[in-house]
Amino acid sequence: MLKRVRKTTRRRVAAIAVAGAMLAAAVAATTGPVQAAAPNIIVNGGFEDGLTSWFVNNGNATDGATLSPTTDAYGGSNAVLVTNRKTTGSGPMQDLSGKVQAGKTYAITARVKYENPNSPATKQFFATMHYGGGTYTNVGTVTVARGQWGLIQGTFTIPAGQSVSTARLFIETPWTSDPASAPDTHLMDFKVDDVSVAEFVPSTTIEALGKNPGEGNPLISHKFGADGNAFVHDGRVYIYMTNDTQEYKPGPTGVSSTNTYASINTITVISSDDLMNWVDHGEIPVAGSSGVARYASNSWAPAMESKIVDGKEKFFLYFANNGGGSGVIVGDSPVGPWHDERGSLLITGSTPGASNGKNWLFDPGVFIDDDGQGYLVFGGGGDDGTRSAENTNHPKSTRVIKLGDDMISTEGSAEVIDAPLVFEAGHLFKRDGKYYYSYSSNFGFGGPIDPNGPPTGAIAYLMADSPMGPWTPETYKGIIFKNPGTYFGAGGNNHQSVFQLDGQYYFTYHAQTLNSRITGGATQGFRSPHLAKLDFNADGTIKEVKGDYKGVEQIRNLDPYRVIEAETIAWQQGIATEKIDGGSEEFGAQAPNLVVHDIDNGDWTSLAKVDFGTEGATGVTAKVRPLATGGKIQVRLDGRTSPVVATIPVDAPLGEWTKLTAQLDGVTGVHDVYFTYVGADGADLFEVDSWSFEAASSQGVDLAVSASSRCIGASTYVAVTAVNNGEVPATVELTTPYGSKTVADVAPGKQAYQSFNTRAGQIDAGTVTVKGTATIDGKQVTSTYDAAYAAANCG
Ligand SMILES: [Ca+2]
Ligand SMILES: [Ca+2]
Ligand SMILES: [Ca+2]
Repeated sequence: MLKRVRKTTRRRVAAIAVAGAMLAAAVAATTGPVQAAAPNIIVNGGFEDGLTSWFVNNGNATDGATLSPTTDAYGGSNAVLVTNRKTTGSGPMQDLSGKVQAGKTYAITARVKYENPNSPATKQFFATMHYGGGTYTNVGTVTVARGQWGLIQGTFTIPAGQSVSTARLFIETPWTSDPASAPDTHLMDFKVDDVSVAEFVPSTTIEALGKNPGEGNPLISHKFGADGNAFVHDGRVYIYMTNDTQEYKPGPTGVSSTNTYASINTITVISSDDLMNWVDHGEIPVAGSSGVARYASNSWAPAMESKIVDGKEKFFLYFANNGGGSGVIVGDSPVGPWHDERGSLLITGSTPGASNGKNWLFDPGVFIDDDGQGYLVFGGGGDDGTRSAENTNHPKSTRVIKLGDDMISTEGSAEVIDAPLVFEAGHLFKRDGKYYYSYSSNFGFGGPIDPNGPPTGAIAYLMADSPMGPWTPETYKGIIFKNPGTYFGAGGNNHQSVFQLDGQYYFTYHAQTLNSRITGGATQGFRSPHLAKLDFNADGTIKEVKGDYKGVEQIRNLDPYRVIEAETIAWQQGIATEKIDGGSEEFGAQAPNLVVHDIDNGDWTSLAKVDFGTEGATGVTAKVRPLATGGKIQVRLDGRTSPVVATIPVDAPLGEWTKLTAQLDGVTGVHDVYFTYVGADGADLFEVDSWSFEAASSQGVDLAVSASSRCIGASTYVAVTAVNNGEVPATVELTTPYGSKTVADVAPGKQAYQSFNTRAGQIDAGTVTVKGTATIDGKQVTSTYDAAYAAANCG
């Protein structure tokens, strides 16, 4: 339902000029903080109000110090300086009684600096809670170099049952019984700034900017996705990925424990037809008790192919059940629904030829030849413990096997692939009659690494004349991609696939780039999908691919005049996605539908290269579910701080899905479109399901409006004519300063007319307004026109 009346206008030409002037003015709007963090409990944590709310720790009678303001601040203009310290606990304190609760978890941060040249080169500081009596708990710490601001960080849970009636927080140095014996070491002056204590609510929402506007890699930045396998269907590439986000358990700074892959039992799917705007199709529940294949416990490293079986196209999604085997589920489309047609793993230790007792039976790679015959490559590992050169360079741990016509069974025996230094990630594809087996090389089993083979942790490949090879060491052709660490700092494993779209070959790989951007450098094994062009030499060998953030060019513009799922994103910051019940308006009733959620003030999403055409767009519609009052969606062009060209007030009833529309004047041509979200700080504002734009050319009630003033006797009249040039009947409302008239059901080609008696002999020039309302394509549409009339004197 349309809650806001859409307004079109024939004043579009003038409006274009206005929009242009706004762009030229380049008003620098600012985006607010993206953090969804709870409010800071500390009052005057930045000491910008001097010493307000701070005092010296007085927990023991011997404690004592002097607090004074200093302009040597970490943030803002002021900080606090602590001098004349009597004990190690003598530092700035704030009363938190009534503000913190037992059983809750809090995150603490504070900046601290000491400068005494006679003090040690580094010094540890603590943030400490004093709950009362003798109960002191260190809740955050840092070891900082002399003369530099350090960051005290920590999370702490106040024990259930702990009295917090006298809870206080203070900053101190480590306790020692006789600090006065070495005052430069234990009682040095120090400065504190930017103290924050906020309730810590665990969230996997990624707050960092993970994909820079204009860049293509990583493909998505609101979640992770590893081992990407590309599958092209109907001009759209789908990428199936190991859902690393299941292992992501970030603390308050986004740093998670290390990805062990152990809990991963879903597969993440994204798709695009332009290689820059990626639709999040959510996660396929593959393994585990709520998965499609309940017999499996994990779903890593997927691979996808489709085939017509018994007259029906089916979609076969292969997955690794950790290292022990591989399975397959069957879909009705690239995004499901999904079925278990086999009831057991496809590749196990009892698959003929599959196991040598040492190798892993994972990383399935599927390929269907031109004759319809399917093949599966799989396997990896293969450490026999000998640390030998032979075992390191030729573990013979991967295999290729024919698939049955049903694609969920195997035929015959698996054949060994003897790929130099092979470790995992086998992938089979064909180009110009040649077959390519690509794989990830090993990091070493302890034997010397053969310099004639690939380097460690790289994507290498073999070429042969048949899918079954034979894949001997002689078919080794070199590497496609060095280890991601070569390009992105963070290395680790890799996994690749090759696909063709619009005649160009592309290469998928993964890298820990989003992980690195979240933490400021460190990685914990969370991988993100990347794309690169793949080019070949005349002899069919592959030109080495270089990793980068730029990625690939967007191959077509985005058509805005249709439903666009809001989970279609080029770049974003601060949002997450969530699957909701019901199908997708864009991809069909059987396809999953997601919404953009966790929208806070300052969060934003965007669409790259939206082509509004020469006629332009007259409106933008968002399907939204308001969760707080007062939220707004701002629409901007070509940058998230560019001028706002439309604002959609999200003012519908809370909790209900509603379509809201705002007028958009004069947006023509190709633009990146940014949706910036505005509302109260700290509030979960709303969710967005989809966007659509209304084209000027195809929508609106098409009226030709004219007005004139004339004399009848000594009276002045204003006559208004509105011709319905549209293809459906319209209700036309004529409004003048001298009265209004509504004419219902004005047929196409007919007109509404009224001459209004002004009851005056003389009138000034003025304007009439004509509103046309019609039902177009099942939607009620209203268009408004102005027409001017001249002054008249009939007296
Ligand atoms: Ca400050
Ligand atoms: Ca958010
Ligand atoms: Ca949606």
